[in-house]
Amino acid sequence: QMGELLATQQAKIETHPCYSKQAHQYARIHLPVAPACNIQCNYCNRKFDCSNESRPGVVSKLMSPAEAVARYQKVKMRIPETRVVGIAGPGDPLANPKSTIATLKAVAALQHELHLCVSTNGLNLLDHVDDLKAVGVDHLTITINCIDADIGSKIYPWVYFNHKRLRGRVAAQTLIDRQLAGLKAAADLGMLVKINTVLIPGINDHHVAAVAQEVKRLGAMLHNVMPLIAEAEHGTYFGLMGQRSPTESEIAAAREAAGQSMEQMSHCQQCRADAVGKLGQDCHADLDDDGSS
Ligand code: CLF
Ligand code: SF4
Repeated sequence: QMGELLATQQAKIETHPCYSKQAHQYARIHLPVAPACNIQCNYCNRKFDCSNESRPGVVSKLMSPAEAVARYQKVKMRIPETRVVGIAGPGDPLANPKSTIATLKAVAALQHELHLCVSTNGLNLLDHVDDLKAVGVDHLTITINCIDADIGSKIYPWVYFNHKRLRGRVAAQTLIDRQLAGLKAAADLGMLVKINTVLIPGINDHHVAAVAQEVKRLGAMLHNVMPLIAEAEHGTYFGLMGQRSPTESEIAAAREAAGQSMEQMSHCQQCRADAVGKLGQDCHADLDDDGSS
């Protein structure tokens, strides 16, 4: 029983290009069905995609669930290696639970050999983790940048929770508590939970090892320390305040520190919310015959 379970988990890792570098022959598609967000990150500019996964400055075309499924089917014909359908923005998938779940359900109903994948800031995860599991999501990413509210208050100016806009330490603590509880619930349901941490020099760079330790304890299986992209022209608060991106050696040091407790991902492409194809070989342009995006 146990051996079978592990073999199934292993197969799910080995056929997902983000979870395994060796799975690079498989492709993923992101369906941009989630416009709203329920928190504000200082590295995000709302005119663009969620920067928890994507590089800032990218604008993805928003789709309805029906358009998104049609997009998937078209892409699957052109790129049969497509093995993962992910929802990663342009806002937070779980701040838009109706479109996210409807899209996942419709894709699942096609009964293709596929992984369903969701990337979230985690604020609403606890409320939706059972629905995600029921529809067949086994790959889940939560962006956790810190587990300390003093650090969090420098990253998140506000969090919208229970019909209230929270600020300061309370906002950060609420987000952190919900992220960690959501992580534990997802891991307990058997999901393969990956954690993204945006590395922000001077703010959370000394803290990634503590994050890694805590998420390991709660059941996460992979950690992706992603560099902050801080160029001022993206109009993010951090960019305007002169916050810089980490250097290559700072990224390596952070991954080394976090790597003491968590397996590290180092091949992330910081994909856009409507990414298509194999990692590092995106191919939107030739897919959009209609010339719309
Ligand atoms: Fe997409 Fe994210 Fe799923 Fe991958 S991307 S929702 S886990 S299918 Fe992958 Fe892209 Fe990095 Fe994300 S390379 S940004 S880690
Ligand atoms: Fe932006 Fe994503 Fe943060 Fe929401 S969770 S503010 S969309 S980076």
